[in-house]
Amino acid sequence: MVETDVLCLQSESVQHMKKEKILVIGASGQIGVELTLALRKMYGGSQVIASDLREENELLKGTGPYVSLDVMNKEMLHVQILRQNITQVYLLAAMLSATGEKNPPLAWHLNMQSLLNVLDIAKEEKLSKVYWPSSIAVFGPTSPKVDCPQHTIIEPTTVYGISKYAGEFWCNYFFQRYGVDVRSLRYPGLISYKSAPGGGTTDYAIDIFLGAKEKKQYACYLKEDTKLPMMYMPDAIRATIELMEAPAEKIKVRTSYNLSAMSFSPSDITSEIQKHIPGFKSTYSPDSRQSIAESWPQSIDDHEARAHWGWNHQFDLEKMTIDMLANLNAL
Ligand code: NAD
Ligand code: AKB
Repeated sequence: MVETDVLCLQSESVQHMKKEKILVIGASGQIGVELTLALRKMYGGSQVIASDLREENELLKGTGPYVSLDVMNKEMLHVQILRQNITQVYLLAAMLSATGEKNPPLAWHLNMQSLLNVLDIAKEEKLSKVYWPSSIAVFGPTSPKVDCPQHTIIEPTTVYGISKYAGEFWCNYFFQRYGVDVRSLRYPGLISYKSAPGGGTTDYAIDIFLGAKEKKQYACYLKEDTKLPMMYMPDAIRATIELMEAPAEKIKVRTSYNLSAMSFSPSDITSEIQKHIPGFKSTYSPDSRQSIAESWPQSIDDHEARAHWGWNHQFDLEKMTIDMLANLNAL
């Protein structure tokens, strides 16, 4: 291909990106803040509408439009989508595993109805794409513990996991039956420093850094040897955008893709932090989150994501720990 063809293609793709108008629902949450900022960098601030039930996150202020929105109010959601000429929706509103167990009916209602509202409107208004995250929480005690495959026994034991698994099949159904281009990733536990986590079982992997920095100690609610799949937020944001930017024919899993980067236990991450903060100590007193963690796999096989649309993680435990500590120290 000659250079002018490449330039033409690049400019066509920039034009195409400019035409997209994106609504991020749950934009003030742990993933929402960073995803909204990343999308605004790509598409331009005014093309990405941030929305949430709670107030606009400080980091989003001045970077683009914000609307207060309850995704459970389908009529208002529909009005916003039409009023703002939305072409793509990223749905991040949900109740996570630990919080979900405190109020199962509410978790089920929010996690399912929000998705059905978005899929229905996407079908009716012929939106170009929808993104909805699933989780490693779809797996249960009968799934393989190590290198858990994409297609395997899936018998979740939390209301959160059940809602994610059901949601995956609704995504597949809307794609197969109505052609809605909805894409999804089964995120592992996500580690980040910009916005606080929202009530998951894997949140300890963020809190431990704050404990190390502030008090040189951390009381962990999981047992020291409980290994879980984890990922650093920059990898998760990149995976999300790469999945959404991939040509439709490369997306061969229309439920949700396994996605993996690293796996560690509380004692592994404690040792890694001790390399930078000598004298840091963790203590362990497991609570109800222990049984949730034990029901999930320790590691994930994500070769289909790697083969189909080129997924490749950049952060392992060592690199993530260095970056987390540097950024927390700079705050
Ligand atoms: P979060 O709890 O930090 O953010 C969710 C946001 O949704 C919050 O800001 C909340 O105010 C908003 N919200 C709740 N109810 C709403 C409603 N009715 N209308 C509009 N907004 C509403 O969650 P997160 O960690 O950012 O997770 C986002 C998505 O990613 C969820 O679907 C979650 O299941 C999934 N996920 C997260 C992780 C993780 O480790 N963070 C891992 C796997 C999957
Ligand atoms: C949680 O712990 O609930 C989330 C997840 C893995 O889905 N972080």
